Amino acid sequence: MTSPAADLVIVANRLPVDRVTLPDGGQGWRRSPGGLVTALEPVMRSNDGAWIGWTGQADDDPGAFVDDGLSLVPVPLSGGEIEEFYEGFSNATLWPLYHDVVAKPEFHREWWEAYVRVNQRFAERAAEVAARDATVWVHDYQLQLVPQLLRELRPDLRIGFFLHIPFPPTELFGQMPWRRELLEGLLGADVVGFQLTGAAGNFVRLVRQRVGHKTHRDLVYMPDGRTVQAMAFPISIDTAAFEELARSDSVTERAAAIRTALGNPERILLGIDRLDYTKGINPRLRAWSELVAEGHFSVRDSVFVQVATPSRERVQQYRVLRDDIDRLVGRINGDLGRLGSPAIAYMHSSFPRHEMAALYRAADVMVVTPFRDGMNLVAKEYVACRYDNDGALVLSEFAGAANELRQAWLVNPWDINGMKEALVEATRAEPKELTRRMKAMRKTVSENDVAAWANRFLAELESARPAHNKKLRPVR
Ligand code: GDG
Repeated sequence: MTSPAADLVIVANRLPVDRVTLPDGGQGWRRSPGGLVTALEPVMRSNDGAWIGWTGQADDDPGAFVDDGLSLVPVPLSGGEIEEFYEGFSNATLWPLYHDVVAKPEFHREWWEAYVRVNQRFAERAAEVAARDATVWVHDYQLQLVPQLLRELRPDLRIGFFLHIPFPPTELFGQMPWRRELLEGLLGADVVGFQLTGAAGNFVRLVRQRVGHKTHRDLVYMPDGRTVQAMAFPISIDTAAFEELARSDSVTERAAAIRTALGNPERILLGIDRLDYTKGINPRLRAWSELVAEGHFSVRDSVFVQVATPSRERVQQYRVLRDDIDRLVGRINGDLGRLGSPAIAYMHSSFPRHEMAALYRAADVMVVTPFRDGMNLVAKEYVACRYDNDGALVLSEFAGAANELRQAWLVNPWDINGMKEALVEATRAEPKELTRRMKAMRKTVSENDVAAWANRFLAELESARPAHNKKLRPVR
């Protein structure tokens, strides 16, 4: 296997491609639509970049390959590792613990052992692929041990880490049996990035309390003389691309067709989420159903469209959630729906980006009510698509996005009455009020897009190790 010598290495759980079967029956790759790869593509191309990650299938080890000019380096996972490292420690231990223990985290020693083993494998691949003095950017909660493991193998590297999900307060993180190991894993990086300053603060406080290193503001002083910087880098979307898609004739036509298919209601409310217990789908639908039952809205002229994208279907808590939502939607529609006019139009499926944009265009009110969310890109995508400065956003104050999208109707998802009030206000707001709010939010989302986010992180990483001699080349 020939591995590239890359000056910039991205390490993430998943590669930015999915395996597909080609029309001739052969196997190929399709680029996954995520904003991360779009943001990083230009800087990867200017710096002989490589991306290290899992292909998404068990025991899949095709070796390093180039897809559309990007160097991709697969890390294989066995079926057992998918269960223990991915579904287990990542998604049934870390995910609930880091989201305020909204569900109960499970702690199993075998899962932890698999997590260490897989993180070691990712670190080894990164060590093989990175050129001398290269920059390595590690992503997310599945790979928190990689910075330290990689530094042990390659002290010459400049290493950054970004956590896409929240970082919990000290009281909750304290439950983790391997809390010190995780903190030490992250401290292998030169810059540890979070969505919010509060999360960076939680991290620094925990390092002081649990590891005992000296800290000052956002800096940690390591015994080996290094400093580690913990900072917030709120992630964003490819705003211009979303707006362009939203303005296209085909999306405009599709948005009109969606409205017609729903019976031309006066109001469409919309929720789009991965089917996840952190997203607060249940209280949002309850708030809506109470408003309909109390006569604030009629199913003849209003509908709530809820798209729940299938997610982590092999994890027990996600199966339970799916049954809960199925039952709730069935009961609400059974009680309140009329022939041809359900109270909730519910879809458990995923859609192409084009259809997402058409849904955002069709929706008068976008409802985003997570109990806890690192950022929430759906809220930003809705804003990017509302180029007429209309439409209302109802947003949980527990989504990272609420820090920036201050002009949304901010709600507490635990407070059903508060959510009901906000839904009524947002739905009945005067056009002038909608424009004032949407204009301000659109300014925020167009000034801080995902390219600005990536550039800020990489610039911070470069200046964090001034003694280091190799600089990333700017985008051509
Ligand atoms: C994690 C953090 C943080 C959803 N359904 C479909 C689809 N999507 C796309 C959305 C959006 C993305 O998936 C979801 O992003 P979110 O930010 O809302 O949530 P998570 O998946 O939980 O992401 C989160 C994020 O990482 C980035 O750092 O913001 O807090 O939890 O882009 O559009 N896309 C398509 N079809 C679907 O059916 N094409």
